[in-house]
Amino acid sequence: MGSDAGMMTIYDFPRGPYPARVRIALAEKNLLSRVRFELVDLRKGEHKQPSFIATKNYSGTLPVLELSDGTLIAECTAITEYLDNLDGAPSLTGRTALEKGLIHMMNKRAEIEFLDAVSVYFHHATPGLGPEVEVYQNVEWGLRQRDKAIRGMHYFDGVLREQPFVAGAAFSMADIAVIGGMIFSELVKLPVPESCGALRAWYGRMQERPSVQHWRRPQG
Ligand code: GTS
Repeated sequence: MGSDAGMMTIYDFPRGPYPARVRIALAEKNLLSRVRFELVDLRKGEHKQPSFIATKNYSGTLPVLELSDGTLIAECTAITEYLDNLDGAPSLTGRTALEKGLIHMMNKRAEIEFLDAVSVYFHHATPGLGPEVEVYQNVEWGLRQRDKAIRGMHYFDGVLREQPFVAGAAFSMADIAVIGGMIFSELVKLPVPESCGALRAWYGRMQERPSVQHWRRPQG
């Protein structure tokens, strides 16, 4: 199982915040020439079709990485972990035990406290992907998650007042997860509070990274 040679396929939706995480990781690792992208149209609910769920990702989410031997890896964190270790020189997921522990903690926290919360808000308390796809909505739950996401922004603002990057002194996949949260917040027009100066300044610095600039460019 699992080859590290050959062309890889990423099933994604180009402008999606979670797919953005993997696209940024690919650019950081200089791996964009090793992948081809296959569009799965979220607005048409293609990710919820039984065939996609049966053959690509049980969870019915994007992105999914398919290796040249057909091995499938879903979940942004797992995909990033795989990509980061392909060259034997991990730069996004930590090298030492301490780095790995801190990066994974902050990455998970970025998901739970911010990115996933914005996503639930989008799917439950806004029109989301439209009535055909959003078959169950719970507005109260969505609004609670919106408030949780705003608390998450304040939390990460506090973190970034103390250190230059989300997991410490160096850029990591935890920064990419918070970038995902910021991208999703922009999409759903959930502004970062004015008082979150450190988070805003950090995001400004993130825009200067070639990987983020590459993602910002129009793409297919
Ligand atoms: N835990 C998953 C991961 O980290 O990969 C979450 C992935 C996820 O929610 N992806 C979004 C999705 O499939 C893609 S996007 O909204 O960012 O474009 N959403 C569709 C849905 O119905 O949940």
